[in-house]
Amino acid sequence: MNEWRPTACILCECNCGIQVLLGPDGRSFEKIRGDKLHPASAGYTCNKALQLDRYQNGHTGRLTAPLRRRKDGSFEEIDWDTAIAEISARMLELGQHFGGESIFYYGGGGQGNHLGGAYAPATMAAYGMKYRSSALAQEKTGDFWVGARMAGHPMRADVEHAEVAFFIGKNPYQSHGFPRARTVLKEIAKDSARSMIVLDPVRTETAELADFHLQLRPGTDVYLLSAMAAILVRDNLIDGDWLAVHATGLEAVLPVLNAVPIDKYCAIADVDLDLVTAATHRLARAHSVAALEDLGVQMNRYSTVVSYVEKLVWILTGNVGKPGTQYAFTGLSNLGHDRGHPAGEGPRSPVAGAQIVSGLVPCNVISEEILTDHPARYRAMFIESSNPAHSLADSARMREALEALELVVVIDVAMTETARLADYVLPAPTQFEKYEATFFNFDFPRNIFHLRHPVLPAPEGVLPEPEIHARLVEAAGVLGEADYAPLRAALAQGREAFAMAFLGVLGDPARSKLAPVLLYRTLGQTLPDGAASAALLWAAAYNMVRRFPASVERAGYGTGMEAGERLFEAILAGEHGVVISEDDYAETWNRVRDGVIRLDIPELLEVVAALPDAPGDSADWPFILSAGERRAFTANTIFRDPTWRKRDAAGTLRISTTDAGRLGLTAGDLVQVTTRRGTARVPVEPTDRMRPGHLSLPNGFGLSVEDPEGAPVTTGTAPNELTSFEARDEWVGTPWHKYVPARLDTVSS
Ligand SMILES: Nc1nc2c(c(=O)[nH]1)N[C@H]1C(S)=C(S)[C@@H](COP(=O)(O)OP(=O)(O)OC[C@H]3O[C@@H](n4cnc5c(=O)[nH]c(N)nc54)[C@H](O)[C@@H]3O)O[C@H]1N2
Ligand SMILES: Nc1nc2c(c(=O)[nH]1)N[C@H]1C(S)=C(S)[C@@H](COP(=O)(O)OP(=O)(O)OC[C@H]3O[C@@H](n4cnc5c(=O)[nH]c(N)nc54)[C@H](O)[C@@H]3O)O[C@H]1N2
Ligand code: SF4
Ligand SMILES: [Mo]
Repeated sequence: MNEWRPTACILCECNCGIQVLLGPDGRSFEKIRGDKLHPASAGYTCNKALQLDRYQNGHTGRLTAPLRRRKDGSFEEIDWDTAIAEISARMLELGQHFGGESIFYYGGGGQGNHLGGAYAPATMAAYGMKYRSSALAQEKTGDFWVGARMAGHPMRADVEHAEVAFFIGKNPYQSHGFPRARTVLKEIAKDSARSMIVLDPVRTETAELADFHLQLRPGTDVYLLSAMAAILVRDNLIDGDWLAVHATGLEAVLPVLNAVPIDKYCAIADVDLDLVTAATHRLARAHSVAALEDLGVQMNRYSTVVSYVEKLVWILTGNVGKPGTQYAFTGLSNLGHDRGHPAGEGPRSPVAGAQIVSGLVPCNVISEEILTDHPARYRAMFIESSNPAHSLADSARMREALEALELVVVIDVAMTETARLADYVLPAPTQFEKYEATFFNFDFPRNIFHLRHPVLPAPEGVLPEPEIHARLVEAAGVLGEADYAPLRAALAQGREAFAMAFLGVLGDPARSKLAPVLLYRTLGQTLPDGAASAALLWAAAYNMVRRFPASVERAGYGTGMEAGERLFEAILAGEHGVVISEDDYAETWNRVRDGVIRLDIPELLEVVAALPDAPGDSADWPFILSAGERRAFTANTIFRDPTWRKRDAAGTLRISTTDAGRLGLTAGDLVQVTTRRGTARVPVEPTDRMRPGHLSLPNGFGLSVEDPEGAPVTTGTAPNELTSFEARDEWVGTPWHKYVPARLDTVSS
């Protein structure tokens, strides 16, 4: 029977609930609509979700059999047993010669799929792998680290209920980042009692709705935010009484902010002092401020310092743990958590010695960790659900690094830029052909989780990621029937007995790391409708009850073991998503380390105290290129079929009308953009939204797929052909993709 099937959009972290109506062939997505029963999105979607058929059924280079690379670079199909046996043998061999830590794990999920990657720690343990990374280590690790230092717990902003919404290098109208973003932005814009402040060199769709658009010079946020923090101090707008109870370290911060040359810093940022002052006063006057920083600053100069000063602004004004401010969230995973070691004291990567934050090696040092004769260099990479040959800085160097490795294994749904460089490519079902979920659960006061059920069956020849991990772990010889039997026996007596037996597993450090596969092969086999992949969520639910007992109880699940079981069963049955915890805002203080925020991060405060005058424009590089802007028709590299785009099919280079006029360029003219690392030809789009001297290219372009005749067709410019791995943050190594010095040449046609 044809019916609307609940699932979710996989294109950004919001994962809006959707419903899909399949066509008569049982495979095409005939209709897609927002799912009103989804507890966070409540029927909302943006324009992109409606194109998801192009992910599922488009011309994408879908993989349907394991592939092995031949010596000449072409691929041959092999069967799964051969693939698993050969990959396992080669990984064991590398382990014997160089140690398992020479095999690097990258990825584990994109915007819609984290469930499979959650089984990867078992594979890592089975082969002695130690180092890993993912896209988070090229955007969010600075924010995580600063958050850990200041509060010991990550926080998010309650934009929906804020009197003042404050966006720093973030364009939620296009990129979202909180539920029902466009609706919420329009509500704020309409309400005269609420305001929006935007720091962005571009007059984005969000900036257009703002009351205060601080259209700064690219890369100068650290100056502008320092000036804002200094205005708070100078004009006596900090919340002293609140800070006395909730924060320490004010005495270290005040002298630094008192010394900030406010006028000069506003001039460096090229924003009118009166406008900065008015925006700062508006923010200080508000009952609630919700602040969201994103790639515009996280992939830019001083990114970690900016994350710090940005937090000072909302903490100094008392905007934590109240409706419409920042809150510490619950969740089924540890995403966003870091130990918060002072710089230099935490774990480091083996070759470059880079700081590891949240367990992740900075993406920008990966090529350095490979292209060296250092004995501890990585010799192999295991890549899951990620396209680093395209998405990491300096694609040419990433390709060189991947080619230099002795073994590259890729798990993906499609033949990607990365898969083409692999020795083995393992095909997975799409996100609509299996149980799937993300751990992007940051909602508050009610947090939600959505285990999506398959919408259609997977084709022959593919295996879900948990099954791939289980087979690899078994091939390593570390788990087998003898390990499963006692757990299965316990399970036969009920979940309570199983829980006791499983506690025994957790008590053994070697076996506890293999727990995902133990769960998958035991509990997983007993779950209804082939939901084996959900097995790991059983342990996650128990863990959540342990970490957030009161929050889970308030959501109606009771206490203790019973709560763990009930929460898991609710997740398993809740095809539209379920509420997993319920809080009040003050609960944040139970999560913040010792209940107080530490304002003083000495290493970063030192930088703020000694900011140099911003570098002037260099004659060689008269432009600053932002490489990777979110637009109405970009979605990382999740869609490979270019026909999903209804506009901006070529991915234009945006340029100010002033610069375009000076250079005699009109819409669609081809230009050559050159950076220190590369060059590309791209059509321009003159617009008065851009500042003179600033250029912007969209993200996710430059993918190549084969046309029906088998010829490769590349659409648009791959941004990382133009970026450099060395342009990165001093503290956590995040790239400066939004600040790429560039030159333009006209192309005569
Ligand atoms: N449509 C769409 N939405 C997406 C995605 C997608 O591919 N397409 N990807 C998702 C992902 S993975 C992420 S991480 C988020 C990212 O979401 P965002 O960070 O919001 O997206 P960007 O467009 O990359 O960058 C945000 C803004 O930074 C501005 N910017 C550039 N330089 C500077 C600067 O010097 N200072 C300041 N203050 N701003 C600057 C840009 O003009 C841009 O408007 O989006 C998610 N949502
Ligand atoms: N220059 C520049 N570079 C950037 C950015 C930028 O702004 N500028 N943005 C960066 C950001 S914020 C991010 S998050 C990254 C994203 O870059 P990546 O982390 O590389 O991730 P995606 O582009 O989302 O690609 C996801 C991969 O998962 C595959 N996939 C889809 N579904 C499944 C599945 O069910 N199973 C498996 N195994 N695979 C699947 C897709 O085919 C694709 O290869 O790009 C970054 N790169
Ligand atoms: S891309 Fe749009 S529809 Fe999809 S999850 Fe994000 S906001 Fe929702
Ligand atoms: Mo991202």
